[in-house]
Amino acid sequence: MSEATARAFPNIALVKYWGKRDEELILPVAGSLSLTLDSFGTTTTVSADPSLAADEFELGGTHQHGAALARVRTFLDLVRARAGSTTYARVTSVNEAPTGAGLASSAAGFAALATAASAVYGLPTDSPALSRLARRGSGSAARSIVPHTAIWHAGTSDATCFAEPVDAPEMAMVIVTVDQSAKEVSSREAMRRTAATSPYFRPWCTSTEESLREMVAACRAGDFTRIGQITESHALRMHAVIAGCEPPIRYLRPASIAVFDAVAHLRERGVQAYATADAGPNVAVLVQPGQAETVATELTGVAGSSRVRVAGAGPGAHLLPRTPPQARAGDHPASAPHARRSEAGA
Ligand code: 2P0
Repeated sequence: MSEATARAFPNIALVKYWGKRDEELILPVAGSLSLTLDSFGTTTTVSADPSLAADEFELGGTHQHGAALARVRTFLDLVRARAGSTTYARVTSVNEAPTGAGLASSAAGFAALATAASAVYGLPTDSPALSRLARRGSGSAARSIVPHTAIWHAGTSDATCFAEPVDAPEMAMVIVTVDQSAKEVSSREAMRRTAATSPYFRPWCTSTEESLREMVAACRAGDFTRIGQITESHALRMHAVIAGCEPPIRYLRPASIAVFDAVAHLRERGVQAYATADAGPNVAVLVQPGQAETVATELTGVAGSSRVRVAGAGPGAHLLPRTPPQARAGDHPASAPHARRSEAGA
C-alpha cells in the first residue's frame, strides 16, 4: 500500500507518565493509565513516494520545518529501517484539538502516524506493535492506540513496553481551558529536569507504581470514587515533583487552582468529580458520563475559564477506508465535541 490514512484521539492520564529511564527508546520510569477521548482527533495521511528526496510534513495546511519536521523524519527513519525501505513519504495531518486547549496533540499525532505508516511500509499492525512504535514518537502516544481505558506497562525492554486495554467503568472528561498560551517548558525538557534535579523524583517513581496498582484494582472493581480520588492525588503529586525542580517549573496557575477548588466544592455537594492537569494550566475533570453536562455547566466561567468542553471515552487509533474527504467528515458522528462558551470568555 503506498498511501494510508489513520485517525487517533488524545488521551488524558489518570495515573501520569513523568520521566524516562531510556530517552532513546522512550521507556518510562513507571507505568501509567489513561482515558482515550472521543473528540479532538488527528487525521493523518502517509503517502510513500519514490520521487521524493526527503520526507515532507504538512500540519493543518502548513508545511512544517525545523523541530516538528525533524521529529516526523526521525520517526519515519525508524519505520523505514524496520521495513527495509528507502522510500520517503509525504505526511499530511489535520489536528482538531483547539490550539492551546491543553490536549496532548502529540499523543494523537504519533498514534495516527504510527498506524498509517505501519500500513504503508508493511510493518505489523496489531495493537501492541502499534503501541510500541507510537511510543517512539511520543511516550503518551502508546496509550492513544488503545480505546477507552489504557494501561501503559513500563516493561523492562522495548518488547514489554506497550499499552493495552484495561476493564473500567464508563467515564467522561470535562475539559476546562483557563489559559491558551503555549507552555514555557516542554514536557520532554521538564521531565529531564525533574529527573536530574527534583529531590522528590525517586519517591515519585516508586509511588507511581503503587498508584497504578491501586488504580487498576479500582478500575476492575468499577469503583469510580476510588478512581477519581487516585486521579486527583496523582495529578497533584506530579505537579509537586515538577515544582521541586531547579530552576523550578510551575504549570498550574491561580485559575487552575480555582478550578480544582470548584471541583472540591462540587464533591462537597455530592457530585462525583475529580480534577487533573497535565503539563500546562488547563484542567480536565473526570466525571461519570451522566453528570458531564451538569459539571460542565457548574464549571463554566470559573476563574475566567474561556471554554468548557465535554469529551467521552473514544476509540483507539484506526485506519480510515479510502474514501473522499467529504465522506470522512461523518466519522464518529455521535461523538462530535461539545463546546460551550462561558459568559466570561465570550
Ligand atoms: C501523561 N504527560 O501521562 C503526562 C502527564 C504530560 C503530563 O505524557 O517526551 O508528550 O514525547 O515522551 O508523551 C506528555 O509527555 O512526552 C505526557 P515524550 P509526552 O499524559
